[in-house]
Amino acid sequence: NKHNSFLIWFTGLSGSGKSTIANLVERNLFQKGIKTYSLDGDNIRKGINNDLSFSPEDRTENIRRIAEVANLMVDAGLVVLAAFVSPYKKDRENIRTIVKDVNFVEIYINTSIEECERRDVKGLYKKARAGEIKNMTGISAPYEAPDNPNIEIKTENESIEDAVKRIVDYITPKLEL
Ligand code: GGZ
Repeated sequence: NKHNSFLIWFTGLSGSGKSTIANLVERNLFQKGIKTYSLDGDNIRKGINNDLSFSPEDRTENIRRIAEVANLMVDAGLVVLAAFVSPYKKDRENIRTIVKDVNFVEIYINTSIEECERRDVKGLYKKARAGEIKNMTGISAPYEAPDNPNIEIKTENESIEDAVKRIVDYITPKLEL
């Protein structure tokens, strides 16, 4: 039972490596001639969702709108890659009701808060510790890890190359090429 389009959803802490891995997966699929589109904080939170904060309610609305937009793209025949913290289990479950279950792949980028804070690529954790950022996921806001993701990547134990290959090998056989 193959499909042309999918929503590949990456969840994990800020700095866990979601975007890095999603971008490499996208490049790989592109090289296979697959039509893709990536959604992330840069094109969503600066655009359609620029009215939303990081409060629990606004995060829920953020994920809901992204799922609706992604659903349109999946209808249009694309493989959509979405990289969002998406910290609430119920919000991620709701994605499955918006986008048909068979078209949805959930990938948990499991990097410990200690490692994310050590990397602190954007300096957000430092700011959160200093109290300059409120509601920082992992510090002052919750992250509810998935119980049953389709794929789990532990970036502290697995190379990026292996992770990307594992994801591409999971998706390609499901695609009608
Ligand atoms: C978490 C925050 C916050 C707070 C700003 N908590 O590493 P980044 O920078 O690029 O990814 C994070 C991004 C999270 O936005 P999402 O739309 O993915 O979040 S959610 O799914 O929870 O709605 C981080 C930055 O925005 N950022 N403040 N307080 N991440």
